[in-house]
Amino acid sequence: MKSPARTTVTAALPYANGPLHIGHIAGAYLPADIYVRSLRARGKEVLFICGSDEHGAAITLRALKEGTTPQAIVDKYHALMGKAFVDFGIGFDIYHRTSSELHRKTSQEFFLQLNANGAFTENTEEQYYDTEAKQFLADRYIMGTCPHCGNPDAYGDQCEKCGSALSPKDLIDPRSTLSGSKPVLKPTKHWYLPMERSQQWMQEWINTGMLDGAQQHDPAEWKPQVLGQCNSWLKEGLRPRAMTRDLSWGVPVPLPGAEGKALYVWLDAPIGYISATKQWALDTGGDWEKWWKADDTRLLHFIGKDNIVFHAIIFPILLKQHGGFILPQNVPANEFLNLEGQKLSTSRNWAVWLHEYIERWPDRQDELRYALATILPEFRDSEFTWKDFQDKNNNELVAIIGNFVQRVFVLCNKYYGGKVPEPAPSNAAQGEQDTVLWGELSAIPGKVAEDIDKFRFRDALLTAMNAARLGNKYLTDTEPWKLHKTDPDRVRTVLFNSLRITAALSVVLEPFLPFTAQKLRAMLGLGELNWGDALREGLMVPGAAIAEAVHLFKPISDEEIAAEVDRLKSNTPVVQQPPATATAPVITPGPAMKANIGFDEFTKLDIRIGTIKEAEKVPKADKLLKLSIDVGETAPRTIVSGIAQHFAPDELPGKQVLVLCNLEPRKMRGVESQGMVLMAEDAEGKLVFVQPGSAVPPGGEVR
Ligand code: B3M
Ligand code: ZN
Repeated sequence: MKSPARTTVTAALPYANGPLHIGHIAGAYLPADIYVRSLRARGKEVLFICGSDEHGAAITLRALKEGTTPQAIVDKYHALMGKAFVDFGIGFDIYHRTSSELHRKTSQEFFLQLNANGAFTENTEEQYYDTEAKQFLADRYIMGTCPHCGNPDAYGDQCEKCGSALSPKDLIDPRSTLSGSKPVLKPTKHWYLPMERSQQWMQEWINTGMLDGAQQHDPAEWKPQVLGQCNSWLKEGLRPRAMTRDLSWGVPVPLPGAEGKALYVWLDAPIGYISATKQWALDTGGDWEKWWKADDTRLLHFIGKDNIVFHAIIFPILLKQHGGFILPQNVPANEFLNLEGQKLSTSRNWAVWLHEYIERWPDRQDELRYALATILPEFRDSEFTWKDFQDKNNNELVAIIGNFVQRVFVLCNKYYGGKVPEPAPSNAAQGEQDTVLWGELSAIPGKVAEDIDKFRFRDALLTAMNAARLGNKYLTDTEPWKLHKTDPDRVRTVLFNSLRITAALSVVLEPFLPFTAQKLRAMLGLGELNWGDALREGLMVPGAAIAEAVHLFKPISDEEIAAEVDRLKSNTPVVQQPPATATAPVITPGPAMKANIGFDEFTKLDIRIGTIKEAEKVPKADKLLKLSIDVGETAPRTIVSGIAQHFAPDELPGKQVLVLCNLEPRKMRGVESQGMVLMAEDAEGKLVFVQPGSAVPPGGEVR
């Protein structure tokens, strides 16, 4: 294996069908960014590529739901996601998009080359067709029951419950996602990738790293769960997979006789990494080819676990069939992040959205990066809770880093007027104390880099934090504030050393906390630093000016955290969902929520507090009571209500109820009902009053 001259890092192209949440960040973008930052700091050549995935059913179905066009959807979310990445310091060299002209051209050329190389077979097969929507149904356009686990809402390409890869014909009782109708079978022609032809070399390449007689990667560096997923696919036997679809939204198949057909989104999306690199080259005058073709380039795909086979099996087959491209050396996929005991879910709004976070916690990007970096789902699913976010902030960022830096800057400003002190020669005991300190500190940058290289970002961060812990311990052990009068020489040395530790922190924490690292360097009066500068002698110059002490981090209160939890819970309709972990609270399911309505529609409802004056049975109707209710008008209204089996007439007068006053009057059993009484059901199904917390004059509006 050649030692790499450069590294191409890609992060999964997020679908431009919704905003980004913390699950996306913890899955692919934060680990990739930490990795890239650490390579850059070590002076390595690296290119960091990403962009929006703007094709596929994810987009068109969203457009349908929002009543707009796919183009409007991708424009909106491409901008929103691009901004969120910038806000959180995810430092791509380019954030491109697959709806671009350059991408269309690049993926069409790629397809034509595959076709010319005989990589496809053309097959006409019966596929499901929606006669109402007049569309063939593949992937997410078709749903049905999973044959493996019985999940009634499995998609045509995958069951999200059990993770099985599916094809539409596997589904039991298929239905169209577009119209809900039962689809019919109809013949259509497509270009298939006969993946079974690659079974042999793929098996060998994944498990030994050998390809065409050369060692391409070291499988021991691959995460066990990535190898595991690949091998379970390989064990099932690779099968032909259609690379085209009957769709109008997508990259058109560039062949005669293929009108109305588009490239399969999982063909065009990974080519998006290449077209993004081309765009970067055009923008910067760089050379795109060496990042994809030179055999001393190391290619890495950072993704979430649901994307593993596409990056570790299908895309490598495509790259190899095309020819001229290197294959990925690793696919460091992460598992999933859960939130407060449940799976993150866009549709149920169970998420912490980045664009909302930044509004509520401006300038607290590193706080979120930090909390997420400590719980990255590197080898198994993990969980974000607001309480943990608070703890990490208060007990680690504030108490460890913030406290150390604060003490150092306060003392340097107080004793030396904001200048770097000149260290003095030490006696034997002091020298020994400092030697121990440097011994421990000097191991840290190497250890952090080593863990990052192994994609063990949580461990790396723990080690980097040890530099701040050592700094605190050094101050506690030496107590410079007590020695200032008696041993000013020692104090100068201790604080000089402490400034050096602060500089080292700004280096080893930079991949995780880039905004804080920037602040630290500014406070120290330093410019850009490399990894090798962390503990470099001569970095801190005695007499040079440093800044005033500032609090790098602010404590987060219980109230602030409770507000976030309430917000999350109030946003989210309660629907049946199994708890994500055994310890998670059990959610009692209510009926499914109705579709959203606009505020205008809501304001049309006239709901008031009414006081029941009289109640009597309606003859020959065992469910109905005739009520006379005061809703603040000159005379009480008559309302007929189906509550007779729940309340005796004589228990009602004097009770306050919610009344929908502007419901069209209607006659029941010959009596005109002028509105409707609103009630709730208890756990046994008995009707109960919904009453104001304290008495309200009749006619009070409910808004
Ligand atoms: N857009 C899937 C996803 O967002 C897909 C990744 C493409 S990477 C080439 O999960
Ligand atoms: Zn299933």
